[in-house]
Amino acid sequence: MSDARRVFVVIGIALASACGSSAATPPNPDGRPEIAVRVGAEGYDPAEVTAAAGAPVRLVFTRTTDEGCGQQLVFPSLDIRRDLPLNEPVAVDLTMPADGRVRFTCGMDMYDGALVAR
Ligand SMILES: [Cu+2]
Repeated sequence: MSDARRVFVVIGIALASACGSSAATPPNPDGRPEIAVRVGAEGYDPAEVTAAAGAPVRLVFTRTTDEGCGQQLVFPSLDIRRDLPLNEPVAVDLTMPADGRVRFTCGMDMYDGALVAR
């Protein structure tokens, strides 16, 4: 692929995610902090995010590859399960438990991610 063509592909992906953002992400009227998490072939980036204890927070997951197994997102302790379409941000609203740590993983419990109280 030539450099010029590569640039167009990158812009196309950026535009596609921007459009997906308005479609897949519900409004955020209470202004909860949003934390972006990329889902790649090796897992979550960042793999650990922090939020204030007891505070509402929104995690926005975007899966950017068909490699690996990030197609499903699971918060085992909260009984939350979401599909992650390629390059479409998916918002998960939750309240950070005061005692500290909410784990998230893929549909087969192989990836490791966590929301940690600070
Ligand atoms: Cu998996």
